[in-house]
Amino acid sequence: AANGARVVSTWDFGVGANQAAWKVLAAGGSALDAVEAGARWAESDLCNPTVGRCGNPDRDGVLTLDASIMAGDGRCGSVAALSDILHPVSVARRVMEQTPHVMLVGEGAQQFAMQQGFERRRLLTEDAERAWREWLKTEHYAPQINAERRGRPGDKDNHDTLGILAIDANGHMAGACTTSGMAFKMHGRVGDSPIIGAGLYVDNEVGAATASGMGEEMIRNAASFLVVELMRQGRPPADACREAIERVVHKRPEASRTLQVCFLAMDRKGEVGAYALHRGFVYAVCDSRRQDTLLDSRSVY
Ligand code: SD4
Repeated sequence: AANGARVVSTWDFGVGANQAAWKVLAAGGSALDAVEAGARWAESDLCNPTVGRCGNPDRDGVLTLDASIMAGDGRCGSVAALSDILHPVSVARRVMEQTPHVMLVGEGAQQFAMQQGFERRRLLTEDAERAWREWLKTEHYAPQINAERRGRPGDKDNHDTLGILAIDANGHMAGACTTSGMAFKMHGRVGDSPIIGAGLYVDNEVGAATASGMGEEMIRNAASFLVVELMRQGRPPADACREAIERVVHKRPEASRTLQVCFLAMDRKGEVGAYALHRGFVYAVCDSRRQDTLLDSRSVY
């Protein structure tokens, strides 16, 4: 049933997300259900400081989550700065399916989630609260490339945003993105992940792209949309990702030395490509032949 189906995800925890998504695809399910399942896995089954329930809070000590979901026919939904709800990606899907809107933020998003039957519960962990109290000692906002992974290869406790893209046996595509955003961001800060075209874009006629890293750069460059549009012009996925990285560098050459930006793309034929600004970006690919393949992205530096 899963002939031609494939799912790809950002970072090494993408392997687990892919497996959750693959269960759906292997049973003949849709790409949309698959990416939601993969993102839900990352939001709950995994404890890491950049996604979901174990995420680090903002500088006021509040954990706020961003997520989006998009189908290849242009349907999409997202939530930003959502607190105390375990599965932002599923709330994003409800925004897509149950409202006339695309994006809900903050209190309104939380109210909507509760109306839809999502349980409100405090998510901030003791570890995340401790990390925040530690941060308060210096109040120095300097996001690390690859979220402290540098110099700690194989460290399974530090990850980044989950971006997941899938194509199902019917050739339909979908994508999702979920994150707690940059640790110790300003209260109210929204990253690229819930912004359609910045952190995620999917078009059945071309392909799909998602991003991880410093969200401000993705927003500035409408970057995931850019990657898809470059593929529309005939560029292979990895090439399109590289060009998007080059745009980021071109606009902010100095800042590009210390910030990380990563793109992952898949075209409608299932060809996968990635590119990052700095070394260390890995992505996971899963299909009927490969269940837990982790690949190193190429990078500028
Ligand atoms: C953001 N892009 O909120 C996300 C964070 C991230 O690796 O991906 N970190 O800007």
